[in-house]
Amino acid sequence: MSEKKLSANEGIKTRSNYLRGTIAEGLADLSTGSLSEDDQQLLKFHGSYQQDDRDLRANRRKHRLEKAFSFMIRIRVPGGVATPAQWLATDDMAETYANGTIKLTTRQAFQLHGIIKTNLKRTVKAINAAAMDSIAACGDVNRNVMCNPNPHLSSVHAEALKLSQDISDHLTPATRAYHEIWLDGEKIESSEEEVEPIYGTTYLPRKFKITVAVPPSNDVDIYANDLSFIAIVEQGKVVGYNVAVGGGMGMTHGNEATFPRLADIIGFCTPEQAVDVAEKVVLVQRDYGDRTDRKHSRLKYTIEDRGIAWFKTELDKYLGYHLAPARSFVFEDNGDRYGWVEDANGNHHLTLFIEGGRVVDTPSYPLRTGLREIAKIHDGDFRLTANQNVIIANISPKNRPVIEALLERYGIKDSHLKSAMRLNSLACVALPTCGLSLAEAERYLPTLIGDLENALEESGLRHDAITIRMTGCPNGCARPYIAEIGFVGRSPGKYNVYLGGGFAGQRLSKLYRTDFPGEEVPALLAPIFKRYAAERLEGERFGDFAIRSGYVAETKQGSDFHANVAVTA
Ligand code: SRM
Ligand code: SF4
Repeated sequence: MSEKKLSANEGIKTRSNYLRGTIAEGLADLSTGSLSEDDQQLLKFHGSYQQDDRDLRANRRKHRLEKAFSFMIRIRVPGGVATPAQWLATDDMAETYANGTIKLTTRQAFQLHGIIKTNLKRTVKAINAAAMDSIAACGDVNRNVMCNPNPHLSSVHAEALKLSQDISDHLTPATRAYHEIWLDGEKIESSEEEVEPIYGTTYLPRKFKITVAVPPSNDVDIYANDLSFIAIVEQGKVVGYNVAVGGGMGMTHGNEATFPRLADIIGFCTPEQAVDVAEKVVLVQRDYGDRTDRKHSRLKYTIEDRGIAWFKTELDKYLGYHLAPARSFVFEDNGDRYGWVEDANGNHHLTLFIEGGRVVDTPSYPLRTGLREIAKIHDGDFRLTANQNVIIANISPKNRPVIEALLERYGIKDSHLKSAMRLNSLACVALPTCGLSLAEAERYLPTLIGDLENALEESGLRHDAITIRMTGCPNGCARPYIAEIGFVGRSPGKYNVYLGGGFAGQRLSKLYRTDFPGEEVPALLAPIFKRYAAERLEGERFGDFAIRSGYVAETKQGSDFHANVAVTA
């Protein structure tokens, strides 16, 4: 069999001297706002992407100007827990170095956009000063580890959170490059051998994503991740975790060899084994993942090509023991529970709806200011959710009235008094910062939902939760292929429309319309809403109804995602 050529990124990693490349030199070069192509790839491992403002592209081209380059930084928040001081620091960075907004991501992290090259190092220093980091927020390594953020389930949640943070620590790259480049850390003497014990010199073939879930909530969307741990709880204690592997969303339009895939549940491990299991799953993927084709290099393809039985056998070899049989559990949904909750210890928690995860001030809705004022007096913490929302968590009874007054003053109190569809919506960043977007998402979905709300209202469905997600391209950053209604950008104003995803994120959807104009979506969906309202079975979810009523065929696994697609525009 002829050896396939390694992808270009493998060479970049190998030559990079553990992710240093020439980033430091590039930052010092003031003749351009950008970095070299290779350094742009390496920069991702440090948590940053070079971007340009796509709204300004045409104009700058007309005036023969360099693109309006700037950088996005992703700040890791393992398990989504941030202190009020960290919230304030992020808010401050957003104002001082970025575009005045904070983006809460679909992986419980903070993102800042619009940082110019000369401010990049200052921003990383400010992140570090707030006891956070951005290393491994992006790149071919394990990313921000997610965890169910519901603090009212405190003892169980605390165990799950600790696991997510332990895994995050264990899988953080060991390279000193991050400290050297950004924090003026001491340079390693050339005689000193630097080692990257888990990743080696070429790191992983591709990004790697881990979650810890606490049933019945699947808010971290375990089926869309490379590896997940599902807490099995008995008598209020986590007795162990089911292990799920091989999920992922990204695909490419027109390339049927790429597809979203649901993770398979392969067994059960004890809490003591979980970090080891995480490491060994990573090692199997490090050693067997495809390093020749980056569109085929995620764990989902390793498993799809070689089979789940092969994967389990190989994992056993790395572990030196077998996983126990998976235990039973039930997921009810993958959304957030909004509003106030009081836990057994008398602490209060408030989940706010943050549309598109964008914390920004507008004249009519000073959300960022309001949250900043709350952070100044909050004595608990903030929990970022995988649905781009935030929980103001662990509020002491004495502080609740103060926080309520601030919520009232800044108009945030009723953030969650919206249609159930809006509360179950997700949109990726897309334009103007994302270099890969083909259509709008975050800036458009709120309007589209507004139009759909009229149809929902007419059918009496305003309070019926239906999951709806939009992305500007098929990479799937808002996990659209497991929503009951999904929109995936094809070109400006046009989307592929998917139906039939599972309400708990447990089933992939199926293509219903291709290249469909956004403005025609309400007319497309209104009759389906009407039939759903009239004909649904007791407790039947919209995605299930779409399949039972024949709008789309059922997709069982990624391998049949592209099969039986019936309708085109
Ligand atoms: Fe993503 C690339 C934004 C979650 C799959 N994602 C990107 C980039 C960095 C574009 C790029 O490569 O140039 C986007 C930056 C946009 C911007 O301007 O900020 C981007 N992804 C996001 C975020 C911010 C979306 C959001 O609105 O919240 C999420 C950040 C998560 C985080 O904090 O780490 C985000 N991305 C996801 C998810 C969801 C998840 O992880 O649960 C997925 C699908 C799950 C998966 O990985 O399979 C996802 N992003 C991708 C892919 C496709 C990967 C693939 O296997 O094909 C890309 C493109 C790539 O890697 O080549 C991508
Ligand atoms: Fe960008 Fe596509 Fe991800 Fe949206 S789904 S943020 S358009 S890469």
